[in-house]
Amino acid sequence: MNGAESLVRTLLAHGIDTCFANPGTSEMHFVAALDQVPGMHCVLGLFEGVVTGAADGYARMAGKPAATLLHCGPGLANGLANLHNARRAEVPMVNIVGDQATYHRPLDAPLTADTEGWARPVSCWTRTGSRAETVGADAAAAIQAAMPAPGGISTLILPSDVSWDDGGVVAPVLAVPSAPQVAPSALDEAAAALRSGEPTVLLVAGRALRADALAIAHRIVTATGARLMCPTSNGRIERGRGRHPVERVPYAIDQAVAALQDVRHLILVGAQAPVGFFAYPGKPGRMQPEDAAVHVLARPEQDLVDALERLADRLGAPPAPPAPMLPAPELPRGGRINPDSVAQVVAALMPENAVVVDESITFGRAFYNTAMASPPHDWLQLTGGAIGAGLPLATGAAIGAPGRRVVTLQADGSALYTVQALWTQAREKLDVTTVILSNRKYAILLHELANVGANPGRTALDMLDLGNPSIDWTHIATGFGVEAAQADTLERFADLLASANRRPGPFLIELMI
Ligand SMILES: Cc1ncc(C[n+]2csc(CCOP(=O)(O)OP(=O)(O)O)c2C)c(N)n1
Ligand SMILES: [Mg+2]
Repeated sequence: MNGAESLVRTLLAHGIDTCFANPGTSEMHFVAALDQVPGMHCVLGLFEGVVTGAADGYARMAGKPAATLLHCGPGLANGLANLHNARRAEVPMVNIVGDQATYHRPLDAPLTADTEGWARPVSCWTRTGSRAETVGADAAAAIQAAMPAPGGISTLILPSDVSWDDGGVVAPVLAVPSAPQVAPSALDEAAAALRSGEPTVLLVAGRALRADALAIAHRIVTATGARLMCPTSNGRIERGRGRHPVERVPYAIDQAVAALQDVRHLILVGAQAPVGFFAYPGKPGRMQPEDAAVHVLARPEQDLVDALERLADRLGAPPAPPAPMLPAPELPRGGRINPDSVAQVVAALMPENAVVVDESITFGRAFYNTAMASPPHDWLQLTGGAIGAGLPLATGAAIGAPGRRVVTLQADGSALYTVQALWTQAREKLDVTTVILSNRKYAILLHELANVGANPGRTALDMLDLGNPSIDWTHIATGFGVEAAQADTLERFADLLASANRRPGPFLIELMI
């Protein structure tokens, strides 16, 4: 058995059976091993940002890592922005980066690069394999590092001789430690804050945004009068009609500061204390008042659900009241295209058990609240602010959650970073509805010019305009094999969305806004 085959067999033995790939010469033995060993679903991405973003979306839904296959330092570097987003989403992932043979590296061939150096800032574990005999064990160690809560990115660099040499050994499965419980002192401190009678926010993130955990969080806030919130951007929230809602800290800095202005205690459950996305002249960096007390109930790597449960019990909180049964959103009849009316259409036509990918940037601010009353669904967001995540995330989520419709609410400028993901959606016949919010500009940056107090001229405004020439989304989509249509009225949008959500395979709607 060569090293590559031992690596594939070790991945499979650990339950990693999906590999998002963009291979090159140094990965040819790994690619060949995929034929020798049945069981690995290989998904080709036509740019590494698609590969890494899809592995992120997959892990968010499947709850386990995918492998990626990337080519040398530059291939990894092409995938870095979505690895940054994946790191912020706290997902597990195992990157395999093929590289120069060990004895060829000193010759400094063109693709030779500091691959480890590029991997480290986004990885919780980085190693370069040195021998075929040990690469199976390297893979097992990589998986063991990626798996503990909340999840991390491991990067195993695979020199081509390590891959093709004989002597590979499949490594036994390594144990993964379960998330540690929080200390009683953390429960005492949080309980004291909640009993103080002073305005308190319980800020939950990560695993605490699943429906079971949110129900426990509601026990706590209902018993104590505290307010339940979550960060602005989250990897995955389980929500919808019949589930307990959670309010997000607003994105806009003035609104975020206003939302938290009376807070005396902020209790963190797997979350960081909220900060502005950027600094703005004369505005604070932290969103809660400077003199508010911050209490850490649980760090991200701890058992968040157990912490909430023990806190609720310690407070003697009764069972959570049932989630409010909001009336189903109604499909608007007619009307103009605006953020509220489009949100209403999306909410009214949300398929049962959908997965929503939200990279809607400016136009989508009403989506989250309006869809609270939609049938139960998951909400996946851009977590690291590096735009170009939406189409890859949707691609991976569809593979990680088969049988569920993915609805991507996608701003146009952001879509263009990783637009090749549409081809993978077509090739894999994924059930994804993409709504392109086509305003033909970088609208958010027009607001930001004003926010930072800049004084734009023609050149500055041209940098934010995508209208010259205008981008034809139905041609782009059909060129990649995804059927598409344009909507310039609300009725047409509703008709297209309803039929797209019912049909198998991908469909793209260009919504003219
Ligand atoms: C990787 C990366 N590059 C650039 C930016 C800066 N940036 C933030 S938003 C944005 C434009 C977003 O435009 P679009 O997706 O069309 O959304 P809209 O503002 O029109 O709603 C840019 C370029 C970023 N956040 N991440
Ligand atoms: Mg735009």
